[in-house]
Amino acid sequence: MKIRILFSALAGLVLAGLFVLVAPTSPASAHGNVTGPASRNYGCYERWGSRFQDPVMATEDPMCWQAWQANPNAMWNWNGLFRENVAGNHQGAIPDGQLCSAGHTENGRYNAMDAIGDWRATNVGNSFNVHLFDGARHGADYIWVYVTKPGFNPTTQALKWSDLERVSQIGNTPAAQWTQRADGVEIDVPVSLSGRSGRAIVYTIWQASHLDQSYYFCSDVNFGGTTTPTTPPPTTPPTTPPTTPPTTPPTTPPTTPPAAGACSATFALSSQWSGGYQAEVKVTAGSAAIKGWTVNLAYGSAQSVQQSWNSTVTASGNALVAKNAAYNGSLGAGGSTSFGFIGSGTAGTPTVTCTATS
Ligand SMILES: [Cu+2]
Repeated sequence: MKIRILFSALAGLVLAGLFVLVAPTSPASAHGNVTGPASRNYGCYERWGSRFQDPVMATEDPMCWQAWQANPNAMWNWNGLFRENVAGNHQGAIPDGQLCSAGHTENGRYNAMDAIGDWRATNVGNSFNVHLFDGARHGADYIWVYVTKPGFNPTTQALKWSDLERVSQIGNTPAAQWTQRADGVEIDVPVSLSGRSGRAIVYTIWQASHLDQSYYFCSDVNFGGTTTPTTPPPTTPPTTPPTTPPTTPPTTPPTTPPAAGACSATFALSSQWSGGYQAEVKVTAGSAAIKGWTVNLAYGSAQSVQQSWNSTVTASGNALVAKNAAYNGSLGAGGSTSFGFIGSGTAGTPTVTCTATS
């Protein structure tokens, strides 16, 4: 998990500028997804977050490629695919053909999830669990799991409500009843079918408990998929993080003896919810160019960070320490970059200091 966070931070920094433009605006930045069988955006984040610009994705995992090209924030914000105030009328809120983007929610951030094609599918048996991770500890009013009917072909057909049948559900389940993790809670919804084979979409609706907030996830599955020899081996390259490490920190700080440079940083709270918050920090070089930066966020109490992008953020007692990632350390005179993170607990107002190497 820590490794993945580091990778996503590295990968994300290319988009520093872009990300700033798309800072979340929703009142509660929501946090959760179906991580198994992985939903479309979570799967693309998990497989490619560490190297989302690697052109091999275009051939190895073309649906993820188109998704990353369309809007990388659909992956960075893998936990924000939801709508609010639907009042249980999911079918009224989400038109056919838009089920995987929750009806073009969040100004269309997730539209690429509706694209028709050969999404990477998870091999499952007729009995499997839908695994939901809830990083914000919302719990559930209910979780409904649907599967497309036999004969539906996700590689050629748009998903419609009439293609789905509900195959499992759980009712009101407060987060306290979920399996506790350091970074949230998780729960399995068991599904048991019979006679299924081949491709299908698992569609999960998670009605969170803190607000009228509904999440919608498309997970591609392949029933009995172990027997499909068409594309399984290609899965090996994506799982190889070895490619990324070379690009990691080793190159940055140690190379030059750090000389005192100047930089400043400003902290902005993007959103907060019960148990966590999201923040953005802008780093600006002084009147001279710098080669690296470290931002110290000092709080009045112990901190912990769940996730970060465009920087490696670690907790150190009452402070969070953010170091530039491999390639947003260098800033020209007056130049700036930004990074973000998701912290646990209540958002405070930190005292921010920036130190630079030049
Ligand atoms: Cu939330």
